[in-house]
This record gives sequence, structure tokens and C-alpha cells, in this order.
Amino acid sequence: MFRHALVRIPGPNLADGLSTSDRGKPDYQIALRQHERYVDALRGAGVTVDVLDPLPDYPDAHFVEDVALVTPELAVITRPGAEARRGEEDAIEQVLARYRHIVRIREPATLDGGDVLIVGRQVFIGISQRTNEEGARQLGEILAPCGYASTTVPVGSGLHLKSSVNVVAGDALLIANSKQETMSWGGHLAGFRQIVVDEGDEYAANSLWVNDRILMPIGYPRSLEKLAVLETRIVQLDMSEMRKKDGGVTCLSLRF
Ligand code: CIR
Repeated sequence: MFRHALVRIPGPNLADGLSTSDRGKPDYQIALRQHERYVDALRGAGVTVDVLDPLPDYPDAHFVEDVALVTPELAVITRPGAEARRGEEDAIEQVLARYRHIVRIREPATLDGGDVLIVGRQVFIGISQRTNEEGARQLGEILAPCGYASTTVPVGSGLHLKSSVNVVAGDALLIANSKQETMSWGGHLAGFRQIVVDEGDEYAANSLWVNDRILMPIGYPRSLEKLAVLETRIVQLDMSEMRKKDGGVTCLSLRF
């Protein structure tokens, strides 16, 4: 059960954030409204949400998931793979120190929270453009004494591991078709139900299970239908402006 979430309000310079998308420039007012709906959805799931102010020098800072990860035992402050985002993690450390013992990922490691998928005591760490082997090694070493087993997964194309694979129930993963086939999961997927989203619906694989509900981007009826097997309440959210900067529902918060 998650009790808390941290989010950060997008700043007026969000259009300057990093992006590989050709969906155009985000509209600030619409982005703010979408963010508010997202916070409402988290509150609806019963979590207390700390809403942090924008960081003027960091147009991607509302994607808070990348700069930390929080387990019941501790908080790990990452070292973001994109140089433009380095420094965001210092601002989140001060906040998380109120809730958890802090451990930091150190140079030469790079690690983005978007590459870390924790399912029970199993940690999948995506090796991506943002997360290197040393980042995965340090994280594995930090989490091992708490009883977590880590394994690396090459992300290949796409930004982060969780851009295309997410946990949607205790034993179920939502996974983009292409990733199920091409990622070498080394047999680690065996214990999980896999709900595979169709080609064209890849963005829907970036959905977020929070307590009694799943937050997912609106506009994916086929994936919505597939998720119905879980009999979990689904909240659909318009993520159009976040998507223009490669963001989705998972990266906008830290839950713990
Ligand atoms: C970036 O490129 O870092 C941001 N524009 C998007 C980060 C999205 N984060 C995530 O999916 N975990």
C-alpha cells in the first residue's frame, strides 16, 4: 500500500525539456491542467501527495521518478544519465530525507529511476542510454542487504525500461509487444502473468498501478480491454503534453 507520493509542478519552461518526440511543443496551461488531474488521481488512490514547486533551471524536473527511487527501507538518489538533468536529484534528496535514510548513486555510474522496475523483491534494471552497467551494479549492491535480487535488462530502443514494461498487479506485468520479444529477460518473466499491449499501443504500457487502481493514458481501448482481466479500477488520463517530452504516468511521481 502506497501512502505518499511526491510530484513536482511543471515549470513554464517545460518546452525546453529533452525530447525525441515529433509531437510538437507542449502547451503550458494544458500541461498544468493535465498535471492537476494526475495529482487528483493519485489522491483518489488514497495517497498523500507532496506537491513541489518547479525548478527554474530544470525543464524536465517534473519527471521526478528519474531522480530517485524509494523502497520501504530507504531512498536511493540517482545520478541522471542526461547531463542537462543533473542537479534535479539534489532538490529531491532534501525532501526524501524526511521520509527515508538516503543512499546516493556515485560517479561514474548513471541511473534513471525510469529504468528501475521493482516487483516484490525482484529488481529489473534497464541498461539504456541513461543507465549504465555501473549504475545497475551500485543499485544492486545498495538493495541486496534489504533482500532484493537485481537483474539487468537491455532496453534497446526507447527511453527507459518503464517506457514499455510496468507492474500492474502483484504478479502481472504490462508489456509492449516488441519488448517482450526482444528483451533478454533471462527467464525472469516466467513467474509473471504478462499482459501484452498491441503494436501501436506501446505508450499504454506506461501505466501506473497505485493501490486499488491503475492510471493509464487515455486513447487505448484495446489495452483497456486487456487490463479488464485484472478487475482493477482504471483511471484514464490525458497525457498529451507530457508525451511531447517523452513522459508518461509513471515518471510524474515517486510513490512510497
Ligand atoms: C527526459 O528525456 O529525461 C524527459 N524529457 C522525459 C523523462 C521521462 N521519464 C520517464 O519516463 N521515467
